[in-house]
Amino acid sequence: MLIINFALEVSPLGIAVTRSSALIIVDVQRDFMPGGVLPVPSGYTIIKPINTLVVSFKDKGLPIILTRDWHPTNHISFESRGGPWPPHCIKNTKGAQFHPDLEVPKEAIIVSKATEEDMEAYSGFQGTSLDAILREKKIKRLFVGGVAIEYCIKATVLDALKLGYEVIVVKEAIKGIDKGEERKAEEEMLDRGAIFVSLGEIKL
Ligand code: VGL
Ligand code: ZN
Repeated sequence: MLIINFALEVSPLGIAVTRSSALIIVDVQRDFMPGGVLPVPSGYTIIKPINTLVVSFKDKGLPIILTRDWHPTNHISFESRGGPWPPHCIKNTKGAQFHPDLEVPKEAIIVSKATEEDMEAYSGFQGTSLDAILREKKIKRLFVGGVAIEYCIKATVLDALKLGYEVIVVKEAIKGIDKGEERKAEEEMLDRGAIFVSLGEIKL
């Protein structure tokens, strides 16, 4: 079988934020940051680079999507129901709030996911109108940051690639829980066509 990889190359000049680009920031919520119930180690290091991206997209008038894990109290992913996680990101609680240092402009579009009791959804596209929102805005290229690399970032990126978006993952703007799992997830995203760039390579 001939396998053709359609991944974009990053030119030596960097990668452009085109007029059909959107920013997708995944689950930068209190419960996933140090002090929360499911903390990503040193998670706060991603907030400054993410804020740089948010301000730039805002200044350009480009869409900024913030996804959030938004569970009911008896969500299927919780240990009480045989799931892998302690209760976290329960809708309308402090733990589900965006981290207080995250820039949340009034123009930002908030996408809540995993809101159904009996359904887990790591991807921001699963059970949400994210694809419809992006299509309506004629978005082709997604810049992605947030947590956690091996769960919600991976699922969101793989879905976006399947749906035909160009996906640019910003290295300083993502963090994972486990180094080994993180590396595997990055390989998988790369193999499916995601592009990994550092903030400095983006022409903001
Ligand atoms: C996530 C574990 C459980 C994530 C969500 O946002 O990566 N991880 N729920
Ligand atoms: Zn969750």
